[in-house]
Amino acid sequence: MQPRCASNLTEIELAAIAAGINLADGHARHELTASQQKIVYQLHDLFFQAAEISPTLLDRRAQSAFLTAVGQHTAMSQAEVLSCYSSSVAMEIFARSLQASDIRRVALIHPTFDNIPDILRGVGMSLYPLSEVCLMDGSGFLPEDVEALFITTPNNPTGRTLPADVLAHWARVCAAKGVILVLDTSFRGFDERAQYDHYAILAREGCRYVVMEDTGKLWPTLDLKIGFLAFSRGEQLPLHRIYTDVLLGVSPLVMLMVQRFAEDARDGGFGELHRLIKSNRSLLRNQLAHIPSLSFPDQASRISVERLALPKNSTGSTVWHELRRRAVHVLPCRQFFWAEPDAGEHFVRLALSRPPEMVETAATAISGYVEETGG
Ligand code: EGV
Repeated sequence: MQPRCASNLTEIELAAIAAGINLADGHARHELTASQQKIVYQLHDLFFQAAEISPTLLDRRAQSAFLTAVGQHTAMSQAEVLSCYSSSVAMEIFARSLQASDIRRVALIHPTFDNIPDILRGVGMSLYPLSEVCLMDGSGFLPEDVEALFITTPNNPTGRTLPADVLAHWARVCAAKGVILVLDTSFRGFDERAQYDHYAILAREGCRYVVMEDTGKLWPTLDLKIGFLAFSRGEQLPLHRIYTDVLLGVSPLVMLMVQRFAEDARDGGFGELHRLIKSNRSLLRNQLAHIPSLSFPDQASRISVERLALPKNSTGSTVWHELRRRAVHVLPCRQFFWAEPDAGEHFVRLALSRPPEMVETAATAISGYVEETGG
């Protein structure tokens, strides 16, 4: 009997937080850099500063610092930006605004992290899967009558990224058909190839757009983070109205902290982050290189998670279950393949935003298990 997990990916991630070696969730759990530590030591002062400065000003400064640090230089002039507690809160606000506008048909990248289809289905959307490969190379076709096209770029868990010319292509298609182009760019801080100015392209092509930006995966700030909901000026979706149904604003202290982390990222912090992820990725790949039945399908990925393709005789659900018995937590990939779960059984996902020793321990457990089972 094959174990098969019925829960969503976040429930699996939650179980991993409780104990053991946690390579399950994509949140940042590595060490603070020296300059990040300095910011954390200043939190006490930042609290009092945040109380003095106008929240509107803090909001604008944090948005501007973050968006320019990830290359989105025209975002502040082209788009409206609303700050949320997390990108999933931004996602929920966006989904509810589709629903309020009587939009029901959404084309969505496949595979992708399961809370995206779950939130969209939760507000009554009908979803049409579009394969990541066809979206990223621009060869796909939008199903008739689709009202929104949703792309995660870089995609989770594969790290595949939409090139600038293909973004322009989809923006033109959407503009011609009156379709809203929606991007989740939560992982873009890891990959400079995803840091060309998306807003300049979206504005030039003249499509309606909504973008979810996120600081949540980048810095080990104990989940103090911001999700930015950005959209074309004058957008008809009732995003402001639904935003205020949910919140008044986020904490000025978090805004100020995000501004400082974003400035640090711009001034070399991203370089350090990229080196850590690159080195953990090499460590993991090297530790498992001697097992021919294991492979890493996402060779070009630079994001903070890595997919591992499993031997033919095993499944992601089994490997997840067996590693968990050895106190090592990974993510089975079944639920990423939201329209075709069995296709996800070839893989597990490992988080790289961890101390290197943790990645090494997990790699040892994986190779031990695979060799034991003759994979
Ligand atoms: C990842 C956790 C939510 C999500 C983790 C994630 N789930 N928000 N329901 O933040 O890749 O592990 O995206």
